[in-house]
Formats: sequence, structure tokens, C-alpha cells
Amino acid sequence: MRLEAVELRRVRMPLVAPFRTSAGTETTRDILLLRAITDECDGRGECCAQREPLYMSEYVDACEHVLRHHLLPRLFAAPSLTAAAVAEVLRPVRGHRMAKAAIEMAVLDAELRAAREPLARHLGAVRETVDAGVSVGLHESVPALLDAVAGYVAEGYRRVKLKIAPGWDVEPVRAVRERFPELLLQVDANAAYTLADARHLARLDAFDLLLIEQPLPEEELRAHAALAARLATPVCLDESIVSAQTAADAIAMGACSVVNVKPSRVGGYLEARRVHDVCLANGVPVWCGGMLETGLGRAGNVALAALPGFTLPGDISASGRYYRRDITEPFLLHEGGLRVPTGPGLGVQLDDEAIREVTTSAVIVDRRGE
Ligand code: SMG
Ligand code: MG
Repeated sequence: MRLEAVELRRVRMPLVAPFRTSAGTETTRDILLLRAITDECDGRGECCAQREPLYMSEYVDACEHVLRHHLLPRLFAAPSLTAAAVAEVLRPVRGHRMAKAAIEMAVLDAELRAAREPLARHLGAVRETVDAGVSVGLHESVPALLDAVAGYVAEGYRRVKLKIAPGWDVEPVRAVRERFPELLLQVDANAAYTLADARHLARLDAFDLLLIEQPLPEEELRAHAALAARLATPVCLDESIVSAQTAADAIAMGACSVVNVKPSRVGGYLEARRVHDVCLANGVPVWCGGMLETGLGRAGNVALAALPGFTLPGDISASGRYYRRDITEPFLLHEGGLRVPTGPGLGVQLDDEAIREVTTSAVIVDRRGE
């Protein structure tokens, strides 16, 4: 396959409700969508970076810049390209995994559409539906949080994740646990604590949580291992795991016993599958993280979450939890699960009119750099 050109389209989509974490608040997503134009089929990709570099160091303007000036020229120069080769061609460029993930996703979609193969089958999926979980942001008050959680439970979500931060941890978690004694419940700190908080975080052990996600800064693997030894609640890593290699190292150090797999964070779906494989080989359960994706990224994440090692429900919710109008056919909750797309590639159709309505800019870049 030859990559002829890539359309870089920015869309602005309001969330149905603001999403607040220890890393900031999102009310409107500013998303970079990619269309890989090849000599065979077109393929689509979604870049998950946020407007500001608050979750990790990448952000959407930087992703667009690095794609235009450093990543796409290398891919245009390749005489023939496969999705599996994208990471290798882009290896000289350090980091920028979210940008790399977006273009690999688009090339992979094009390749699979040409071969008429669904992404789920290509990755090795073993399920037709995946359990849906929901990630609940920091709230103004405990009653407001309880209302939000009750709403999601009533919709049928199989697992709830609560965002925590210093000053918003033991009390809200206790309140949710008391109201929902049987609920599958976990927490995510987005790196907001230090090892000095170990004794405080151990108070969460009383609430029968599935896991505590990324309590400490991303570089602090040894501190995570020390914390894990002091908690009964399993420690799960998100931001720290940027590759199959870092997953293997973190597991070997005892820094985590569960892994959140996010394709965008590790450079794409193919590396995400390798993270899954490493974890499965080590008996470490994984689940699929989310970045408030549109239906496009959601389609890919649902396919990934159908792999055998994904034994915990992911941060994969129905379209309506994020957007009033998605840019693909909406993902709907069916008895607490989402259906894995069966069409070729990502298996979803883009709604051109919906996209037009939210587009803020679009440019086609080809090998001449235009
Ligand atoms: O996609 O449902 C979703 C959001 C899941 O909480 C979520 N993601 O740290 O895991 C995480 C956060 C990162 C995104 S914050 C914008
Ligand atoms: Mg997280």
C-alpha cells in the first residue's frame, strides 16, 4: 500500500457534562481526526490528545505539528507501507505516541478495509460484546456524585470508576460504597498523590475496590512498588505504561498488578496488543482505558477490549455518556455491554453531516507537504 495523502481535520465537540479530574476539566473536546488516503482504501484515525498537556505531555496542536512536519513525511517517503511497519518507520522520532497512534490507526483501518477484515478479528478478539464501565469525574459535593453514579447504575453500567484527588477521596468513596454495596468500583488519581500519602491511601482498603489507578507520578515506578506493598487494594498503572517494555518492567518491579491499556498512550493498537500479550503472559489482568473518544476511537477500543486478557470492564461507555451527537452511528448500551463492530477495519461509518457541523479546520497534506 502507498500512502498518498492525509487529511487532518479538527473538530470541536461539547461533552454532555464537564469532566473534571485531578489533571483539569474538559468541557469541549478539540479533536484531530485523520483520513489516510492510500492507493487502495481510505482509513480513519482519531488523535486522543487533549487541548492542553495536562494528562500527559502531548497535546492536540503538538500532535498536528509533529504529524505534518515529522511523521507524515517519513511515511510518504516509504515506497510501500503496511500498518505493522508504521511504528518502525517512525521510530527515529522519539516519543509522540498519541500522534503516532493516530496515523497508525488510520493506516490500519485502510489496510483492513482493503482486506475486508474487521479490526477485532485482526487483533485476536474472542468476544462479541464487551462490558461497559463508566468513569465519573470529581464532583462539587457527595450528593451530586451519588446522583451521577445512581444514574449510570440505572443505565446498566457494569463498573464505576471514581476520580479521586487529595481532599476528594475517602469520603466520596465511602458514600458510594455505602449506597452501592455490590457495585464493581475502582478509583483513579491521575498521579495526584505522593508516597508520603501511603497511610492515607490505605484507608481506601476498607471499600473493596477493584483497584487504585495511577496514584503517583508517571516516572515513579519504584514508589508505586513501595506503595503497592502497603496497600491491600491492587495498584493499576495508566500514565506510567507507555509500551509493552514499560509494562514488563513495571510488572517485574511489583509496581502494579493490573494494567490500563490505552492504545493512544502506547503508540497504537498494535503496541496495545503487545501490552496485552505481556500482561496475559504474566497473569496480570488488563482493561481498556478511554480518552473520551468519538465513535471512531470507541470502535477501536471496543475491538481491543474483546481480547482474552481484558478480564475487567473498561472505560468504554456508550456514545451518549460523552456526546449528544456522535460522529459515527452511536454506541448503545445493551444489558451493560457494547457490541464489537463486525465490519471491515474499524467497522463504523462516519456521519459526514455531523462531522461538517463540528469541523473547525481541515487540510490535506501530501508528499509535497501541502
Ligand atoms: O473515555 O470514559 C472515558 C474517560 C476515561 O477517566 C478516563 N480517562 O486517566 O483514565 C484516565 C482518564 C484520562 C482522560 S482525562 C481527559
Ligand atoms: Mg487513568
